[in-house]
Amino acid sequence: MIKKNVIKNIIIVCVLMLLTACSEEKASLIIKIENEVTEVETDNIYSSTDAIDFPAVVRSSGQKPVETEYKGIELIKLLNENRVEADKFTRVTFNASDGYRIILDMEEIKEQSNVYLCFERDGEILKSKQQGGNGPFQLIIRRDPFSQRWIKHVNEIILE
Ligand SMILES: Nc1nc2c(c(=O)[nH]1)N[C@H]1C(S)=C(S)[C@@H](COP(=O)(O)O)O[C@H]1N2
Ligand SMILES: [Mo]
Repeated sequence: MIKKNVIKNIIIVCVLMLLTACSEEKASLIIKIENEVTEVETDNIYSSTDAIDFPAVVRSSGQKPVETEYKGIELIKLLNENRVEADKFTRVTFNASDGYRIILDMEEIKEQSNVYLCFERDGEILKSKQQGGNGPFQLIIRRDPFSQRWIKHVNEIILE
């Protein structure tokens, strides 16, 4: 009888460990305006009708440039979708989970077909830093060919 219980407990512990290992941290993105924080629904990003595919050349350190296709939403459209009045702000700060930070002028964000929040590359959802990817979200500035400002792992957008 005791033995049966021990085996049962071991099985329960194993199942729990397996579940923890499999569960990934959910992709998250927030928009901050003064003290107001808006959580952007990841599913809304993935299923947005504003999302488009575009070609980009990826220059990763120590590697040859690679031609790829990214999928993302133009940032100004993402702001619109989340009822942010872009015209009220002049400066946008992008924070990444690894501490990287980029600040852009709203003027640059308003330039047509330039700044995109991306979530897919070559048909695959961007993986998180933990999983060895550039995602879950990566800001791509198409007119920045050297890609220093292609901020990986973006998780916070601050409008000022
Ligand atoms: N979050 C984050 N984004 C980042 C960086 C970084 O360190 N962290 N490095 C930048 C730089 S300097 C370059 S050249 C590109 C490509 O970086 P990689 O070569 O590490 O892929 O990402 C940019 N975006
Ligand atoms: Mo770089």
